[in-house]
Amino acid sequence: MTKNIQVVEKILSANDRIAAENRSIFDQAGVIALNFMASPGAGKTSLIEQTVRRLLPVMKLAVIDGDIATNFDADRAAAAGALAFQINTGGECHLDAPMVSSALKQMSLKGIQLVIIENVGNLVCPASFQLGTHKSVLIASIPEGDDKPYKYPGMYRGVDALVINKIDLLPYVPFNMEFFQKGVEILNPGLVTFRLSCRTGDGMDQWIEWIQTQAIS
Ligand SMILES: Nc1nc2c(ncn2[C@@H]2O[C@H](COP(=O)(O)OP(=O)(O)O)[C@@H](O)[C@H]2O)c(=O)[nH]1
Ligand SMILES: [Mg+2]
Repeated sequence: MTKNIQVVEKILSANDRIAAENRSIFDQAGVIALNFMASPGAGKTSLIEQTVRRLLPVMKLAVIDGDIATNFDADRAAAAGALAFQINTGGECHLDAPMVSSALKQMSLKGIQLVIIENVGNLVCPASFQLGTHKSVLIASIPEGDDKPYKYPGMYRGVDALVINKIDLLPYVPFNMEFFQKGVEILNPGLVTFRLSCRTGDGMDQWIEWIQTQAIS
């Protein structure tokens, strides 16, 4: 048991060292990097598409897409106008700092102001692995249910911003917003939160304003 814990600690500290190197690459390039985490299907790629399309006239974005298999998400980010890079994790349930490091070695950040990293869809493992990003954003969505902050506290505790996506589905799906927000507030008091719909565009302006402020700060 003790041995197991030591191994996990060693892996995480090696990861953190490379995450610090990634951070300094972002800083030297004058780039702000965000780590998007969510369960599968919450709308990470949809939010990336909408964000890239809306910010395209004012800034150039790069997207690093982590997926167990396929290039689908990187292709969607590229079609929206981002410089897109795909990492296939080969079965791993999260991105780690070495994976991001190898992507950074193969892409140029010249002219890029904002990098969005789409993590593998999972509410557990991605929370444990620093990537070197400046901020992490959790995308929750209405059909997932209002109990998720209570069931996945580690994820909700560690993030810098929360997007509640698919608010267009509120009339059709049971979701107690008060119960959900109460769970979030216990874990992460005062968390910056956006309620929006990637489908209808409702609430998107406030999100774009926030993300733009991150990129120029
Ligand atoms: N109704 C509704 N569907 C959405 C919204 N955002 C994304 N979706 C749908 O949810 C599904 C998963 O979206 P995707 O962006 O691929 O999620 P990801 O797996 O987290 O990257 C797709 O069918 C999207 O069209 C939204 O705001 N409202
Ligand atoms: Mg996706």
